[in-house]
Amino acid sequence: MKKALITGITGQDGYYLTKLLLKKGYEVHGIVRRNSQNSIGNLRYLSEEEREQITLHWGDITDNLFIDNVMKTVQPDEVYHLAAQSFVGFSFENPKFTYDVNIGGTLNMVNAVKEYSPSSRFYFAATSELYGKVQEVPQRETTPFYPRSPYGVSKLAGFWTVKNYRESYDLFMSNGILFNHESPMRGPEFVTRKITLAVARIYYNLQDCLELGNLNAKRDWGFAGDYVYGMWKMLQHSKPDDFVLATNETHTVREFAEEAFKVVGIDIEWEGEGVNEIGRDANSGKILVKVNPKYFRPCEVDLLIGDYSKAKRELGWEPKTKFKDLVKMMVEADLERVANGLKG
Ligand code: NAP
Ligand code: G4F
Repeated sequence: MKKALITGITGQDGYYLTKLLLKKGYEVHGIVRRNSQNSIGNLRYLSEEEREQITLHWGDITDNLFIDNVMKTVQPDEVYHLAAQSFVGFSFENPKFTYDVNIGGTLNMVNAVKEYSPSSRFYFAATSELYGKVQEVPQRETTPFYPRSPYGVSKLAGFWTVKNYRESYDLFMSNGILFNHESPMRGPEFVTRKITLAVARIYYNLQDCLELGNLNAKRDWGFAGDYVYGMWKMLQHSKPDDFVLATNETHTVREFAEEAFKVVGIDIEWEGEGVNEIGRDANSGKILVKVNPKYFRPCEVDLLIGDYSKAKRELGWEPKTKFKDLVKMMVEADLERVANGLKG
């Protein structure tokens, strides 16, 4: 039985990856930070049977003694390093914390592999945020990087740390340059989930209006369930390497919101510009979307669209879920959650 160690197991990707690896018969170990509620994040949505099969190790990736110990004890065949301060907006307010977790934590992970489990195959969650102010459209593995946030800079350091350990010590370490991927397990602070949750709450008259920042930002949004399969494929490959996973489609935040309201039968009509732009229910005229500058970022990534042809060619990976189906899946999940909440 293969053993996998997942950092960030309580997050969105941790949830889908755990399900995938259990289905494939892996022994799954996960690192979880202690909190006062003993909360296990998205793992609460696993079945009891699935939860019972996971071994949790309680600690923080910034603690190298703890990480060394876990690596020595578990001796995993595969390590999926997903843990990070992953919210770009928050990284502008807390750059030091973001660097400590994303750079320091990643260094602790690769070093523990080198010292205590050098035959482990290692996956690092790099990101399309490395491309930031894009130097080429679409973005591929060879596109020059230009990060635009403390988060992007921290992940760039992680990317090069992984590549440097791979080349210096002959370790199997791969970078997944993943474009935005979403799901009903997405944190509610990210724009897609913020929108789908608001649509559900507006539908049930629990909220009047949705406030957003930059409606013009374009993202290449895929489904997290498809992307964790790509992570796994990277570690089954004949050699360690860096791969883009994306859909090769891009949509504005405005389009995502429009599509989400459509799922509950509401057509949005836009009027005005910039901070004065609003979205009205085309039927009732009610204002449902407003712009609030507090959600603008000091530096924005305007356009992301990825070219995943290398992953397709070398790993046989392709995204399966289309944009409209992703939006529908997320709105329907939030409608159900909100309705269940109303029932008590
Ligand atoms: P997420 O939902 O925010 O999950 C992040 C995970 O990291 C959580 O389990 C969190 O634990 C854990 N974590 C944070 N700081 C930690 C620390 N100091 N010690 C131990 N655990 C810590 O992120 P995601 O969307 O699943 O993304 C997974 C990874 O892929 C992240 O590294 C992210 O930066 C990267 N990425 C994501 C996307 C995307 O679109 N989703 C795209 C490219 C790259 P708590 O539950 O305790 O907070
Ligand atoms: O949903 P977001 O916060 O995701 P962002 O910044 O693209 O980062 C996500 O994807 C990265 C991959 O490219 C990951 F590495 C990272 O960990 C994370 O998962 O924002 C998307 C866009 C931005 O342009 C933002 O300015 O939506 C815009 N936006 C507009 N209004 C908003 C809002 N973002 C948020 N979070 N909240 C708003 O109200």
